[in-house]
Amino acid sequence: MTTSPFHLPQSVDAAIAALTGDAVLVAGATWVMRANLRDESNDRVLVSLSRIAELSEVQHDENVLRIGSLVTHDGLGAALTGLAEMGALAQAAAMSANPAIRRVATLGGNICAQGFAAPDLVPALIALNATVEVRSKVGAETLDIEDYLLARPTRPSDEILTGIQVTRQSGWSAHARGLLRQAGEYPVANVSAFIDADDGGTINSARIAVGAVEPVPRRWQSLENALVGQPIDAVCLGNIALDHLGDFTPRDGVDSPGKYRLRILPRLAEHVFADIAKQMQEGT
Ligand SMILES: Cc1cc2nc3c(=O)[nH]c(=O)nc-3n(C[C@@H](O)[C@@H](O)[C@H](O)COP(=O)(O)OP(=O)(O)OC[C@H]3O[C@@H](n4cnc5c(N)ncnc54)[C@H](O)[C@@H]3O)c2cc1C
Repeated sequence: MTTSPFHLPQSVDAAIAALTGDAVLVAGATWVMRANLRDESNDRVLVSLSRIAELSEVQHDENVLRIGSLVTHDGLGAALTGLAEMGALAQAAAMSANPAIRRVATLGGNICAQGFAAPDLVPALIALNATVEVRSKVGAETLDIEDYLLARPTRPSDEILTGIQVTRQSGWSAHARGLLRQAGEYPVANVSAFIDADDGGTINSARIAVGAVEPVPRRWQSLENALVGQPIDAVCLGNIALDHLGDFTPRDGVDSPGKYRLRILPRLAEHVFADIAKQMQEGT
């Protein structure tokens, strides 16, 4: 009997069972298809998630938003309509890549693409304090997204990310990204923020996440702390961001030297705060 190079399981359990040897999961395939550019093997058994209906489900009530891992970047736009505080995720999905990629690239692939330093959805999910749901032969688990990203290289090889959850809370969020050529390319740096402010516009709490600057997206905690008690004034907040660049050790890459990634961060932060200030004024 020969081994099929391509599996199309109809359930998560069947997909887990098919993940043996060096088989690799594939969702939209926009990352997997570029394996040869990363000097990775293109000759692996593929286990497609595309037939597993439960992975495309989106549910929300007044407390929780849950999004299945197979929802595409385009699909996120529709799923998040009317959820004002999820602006960062909706914007990140709408700005990423190009229309053709956005129609097939998935939420799960964005989180699980190992070694991908510049995902757009991940900083938005960190800013929104998302958790990830994973399943493997061992069982199901829910993890903080930042913990999952750091642990990912050592997670079980038969693990599938089934979805994300965000606890809904009042506030506003936004995403901004810096590109070199304004084309459908990976961002040089990106920033997502979630802000809770009082009626007078004073910041009560902030969660800010940065992608593409270091190998793994993460929170910008010293800036978060510095923003508490400040009024939402984008230029002032951008200047405060300038004082907190020391948090990062930027990576050099073929697309950009590390120091450029760092240099554009305050400007991206300013964009995000200006967007949030506008949303607050408009009452959205
Ligand atoms: C031209 C181009 C431009 C791009 N621009 C951007 C951009 O601007 N911003 C951006 O964020 N991204 C960009 N991307 C990257 C894009 O590949 C990811 O954003 C996309 O979300 C990956 O999703 P996918 O479903 O295609 O992943 P796949 O290629 O199917 O999988 C990616 C990885 O994740 C694993 N995986 C997938 N789903 C799961 C799951 N549910 N559980 C466990 N592991 C899983 C796979 O095994 C694989 O290792 C671009 C890609 C291209 C080709």
